[in-house]
Amino acid sequence: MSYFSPDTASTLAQRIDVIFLGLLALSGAILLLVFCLVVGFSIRYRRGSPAPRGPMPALVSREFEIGWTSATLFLFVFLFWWGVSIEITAFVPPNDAIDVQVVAKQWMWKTLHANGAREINELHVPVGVPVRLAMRSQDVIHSFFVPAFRLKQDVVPGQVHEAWFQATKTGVFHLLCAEYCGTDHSRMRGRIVVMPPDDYAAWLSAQPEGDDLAKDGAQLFVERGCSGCHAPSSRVHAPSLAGLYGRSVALSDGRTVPADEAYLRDSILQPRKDVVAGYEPIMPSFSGRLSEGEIQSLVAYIRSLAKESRP
Ligand code: HEC
Ligand SMILES: [Cu+2]
Repeated sequence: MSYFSPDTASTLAQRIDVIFLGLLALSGAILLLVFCLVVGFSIRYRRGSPAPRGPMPALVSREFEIGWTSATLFLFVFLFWWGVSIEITAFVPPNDAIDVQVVAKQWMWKTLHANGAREINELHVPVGVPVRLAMRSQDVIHSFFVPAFRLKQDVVPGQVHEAWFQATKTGVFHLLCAEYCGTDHSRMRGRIVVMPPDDYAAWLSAQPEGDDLAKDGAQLFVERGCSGCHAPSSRVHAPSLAGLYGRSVALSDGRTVPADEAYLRDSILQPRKDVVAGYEPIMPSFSGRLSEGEIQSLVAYIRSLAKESRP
């Protein structure tokens, strides 16, 4: 495949290649059929040829016409479903995925591993293991693009975007920004280094002892006054955050939403957007009072509480 397209290096890339080649073969076959008919008919019915030019043969009946139209309709519906089926599953990461935080800014990609290891314009990952990316932008819209993984996800400021991949071979692959984001857009490039799991473990443990995200978050949780309301001992009526991440939350307006990264982030920045059922909307907004990094740490801390059971 490498002459015509980048490496095929992820599970998603394999599935997309099958669809791409399938569509290419189908279109090629139809093109060839039409072309042959055009050439065949032009020769057969050229001016002066003795070919019969009477009424249509009885073969082309109404039933034939209907059958042929519905067959093509079903074909197109199938093609639609085939293409969409990938889109649907492509964005739901498996539960056992390892987590990587990605921050895009003019003009670099910063990546952050769960143990606190940080990288710039680089991402080391193990082969054969699903990797979940939680992506944010600090300034303008960027787009995380890894051609060899057939993975492209826009990163819009103010939102958390999830994507995931599972690399199928070791090697070094291009990471590009696919959304024009200013002067040095074309230099906003990086590399994804896919390693055997043992090498990856060795690499990860050799990284400078990064400050554990969730540990930072725990400290911020106290410093920024969150614990004043959310700690179990608090007198304020606020929900406990233990066991929150990954559950679904009933809201006061009757909706039920999953407590994912985006929900946690919104709860901190726009607490009035989703008010938990049974609570007063007294939580102040922390929008503009926390840096992107601090929000990340707080969210990591709340996620780390997921395993604790809710009192
Ligand atoms: C003045 C008290 C108060 C402070 C300070 C406060 N919160 Fe809250 N928080 C609440 C209340 C009350 C709710 C429930 C009502 C709502 O959803 O707005 C809540 C809801 C939440 C939720 C959603 C909980 C759920 O069960 O879905 C999260 C997450 C959260 N807060 C995180 C934080 C973080 C992080 C901080 C510190 C940066 C913080 N809160 C500071 C009172 C507070
Ligand atoms: Cu960019």
